[in-house]
Amino acid sequence: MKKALITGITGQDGSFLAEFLLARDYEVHGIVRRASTFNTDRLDSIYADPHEQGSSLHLHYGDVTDGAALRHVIKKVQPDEIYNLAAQSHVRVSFDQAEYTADVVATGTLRLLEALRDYAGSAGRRIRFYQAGSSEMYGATKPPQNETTPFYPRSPYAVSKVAAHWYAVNYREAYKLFICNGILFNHESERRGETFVTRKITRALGRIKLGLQKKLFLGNLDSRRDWGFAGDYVEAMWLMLQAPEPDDYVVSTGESHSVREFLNLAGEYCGLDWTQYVETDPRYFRPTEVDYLMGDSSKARRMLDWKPKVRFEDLVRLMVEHDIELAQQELTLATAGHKVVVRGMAHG
Ligand code: NAP
Ligand code: G4F
Repeated sequence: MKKALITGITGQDGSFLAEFLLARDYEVHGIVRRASTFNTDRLDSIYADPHEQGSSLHLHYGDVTDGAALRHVIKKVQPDEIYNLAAQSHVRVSFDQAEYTADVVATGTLRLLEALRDYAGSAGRRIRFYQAGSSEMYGATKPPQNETTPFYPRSPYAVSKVAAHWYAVNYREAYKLFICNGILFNHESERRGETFVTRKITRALGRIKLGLQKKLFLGNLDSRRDWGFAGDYVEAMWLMLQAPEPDDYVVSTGESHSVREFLNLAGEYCGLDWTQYVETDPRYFRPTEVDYLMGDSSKARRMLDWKPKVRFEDLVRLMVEHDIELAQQELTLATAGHKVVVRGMAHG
């Protein structure tokens, strides 16, 4: 039985990856931050109480800002594969929390690589390491972007991801470690955080349709993103670590759409004219924007035999349908006298 250790297991990708690996008979270990409330909602379908015998999912407290804790967990778990997904992953927020973002995203990766380096030396076998890189690293460079496209990061988040990318390349070359950088373009799902634009839109339109919300405040509607489905993208992460040699890969659909186009389609599936409800709020503009991302993932398709299965239209539909159902549940609660709080409007 192979063992995998995932940082960021409670996030969107971490939860899909954990399910994917459990279905392949891995023993899955995840690092979870201590919070004052439970932060494991996305793991509900695979979580088992630690008192129950036989569960293949194990959670450990830790934080990528705490190098000693990372070393302890790695020593205890003795993983075959490590997936570094932990991040302050919100681009707009990274302008407000630049130092913290760098500490988690850039130095956090360095801490984990240092822990890997020490552990790999003592383990006597090749541990495989995945680094969650981002298309944000391309920033201002023209599409289509592939593995040879120069980086031109446009936010503290993106600069930190570039640093993490090069730390990973350097540790691969300097210490002959098996490290892959996945350069993933935007990927979404019904588990996407509610302050990212796609989920913010589907969540709000679901509520507006059922009369639970009146307005949706957004920023720049003209930027274009290459949006895929998170479930497809975690397969690419795993495939990278099964390859004979470590390398870096772009993962994308090759299609790009504007935020406005996303709104058009989501509005159509909801039966709503979104222009009646959407207003611009400059607080959601970024000091420097990334205008146009569209990935060329031909290397991953050729070398890993990977391709995305869920198309843009199906992605929007699955998110809309999920969020109408969620709004329906909220309406039921509201009708029974419970307060429904719309949190999404003040952040991200
Ligand atoms: P996400 O939903 O925001 O999840 C981020 C995860 O990192 C959460 O589990 C979070 O824990 C954890 N985390 C944050 N700070 C941490 C810290 N200091 N120590 C340990 N864990 C910490 O992000 P995602 O969409 O799943 O993305 C996964 C990774 O891929 C991230 O590195 C992201 O930057 C990168 N990426 C994402 C996309 C995308 O489109 N989704 C594209 C390219 C790259 P809490 O649950 O406690 O907050
Ligand atoms: O959904 P977003 O916040 O995602 P963004 O900035 O592209 O970053 C995501 O994808 C990256 C991969 O390229 C990841 F690395 C990163 O961790 C994250 O997952 O914004 C998408 C676009 C932007 O151009 C933004 O300006 O939507 C625009 N937008 C317009 N109104 C908005 C809003 N974004 C957010 N979050 N909220 C708005 O109200």
